[in-house]
Amino acid sequence: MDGTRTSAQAPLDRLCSALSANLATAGGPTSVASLLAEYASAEGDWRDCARFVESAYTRNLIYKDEHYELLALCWSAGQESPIHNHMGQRCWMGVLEGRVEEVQYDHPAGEGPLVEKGTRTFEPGQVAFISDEIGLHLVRPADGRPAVSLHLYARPFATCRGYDPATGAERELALSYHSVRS
Ligand code: CSS
Ligand code: FE2
Repeated sequence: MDGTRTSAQAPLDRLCSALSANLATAGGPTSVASLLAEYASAEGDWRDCARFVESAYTRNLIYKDEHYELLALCWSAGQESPIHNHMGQRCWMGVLEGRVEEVQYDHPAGEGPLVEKGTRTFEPGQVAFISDEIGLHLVRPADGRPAVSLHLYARPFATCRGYDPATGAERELALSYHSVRS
């Protein structure tokens, strides 16, 4: 050794830097989905951010700036999100561990019961995308097993709308963090 110090960046920090560069410009050269897929299929340092609790799925903040926020969501078997929208923002979801199910819904004309559009299941390393133009959805772990997913919201939002499928009634949902990466 010659005495120089090399400080390798953690994979999660490298991902956040690449995402920041991508999302700070309108349409950077590298797609957000491929950055998330590359990370999700190769890296494991997200485990430091993963926390499960019995009462509900947890939202663990990894990084946030004015352009986007990145979270690790931990889903115990049997937990699920409410049916929700994404406040006009874009949402990417990469699977880190386990399999994750998404059920999509339409709310025709913005009133009355929701219409279920279908269910998709995502494997580790796969990335899903949703926006309000595509529909509403709920997310849950598949196979009666826990799962962890990486969520990117561009831009960040602190509340969203929750929907009752039978009536279409809406309510505001506050989105809090169970933990914040230091
Ligand atoms: N929007 C939900 C997860 S499904 S995309 C949340 O952030 O809690
Ligand atoms: Fe969502």
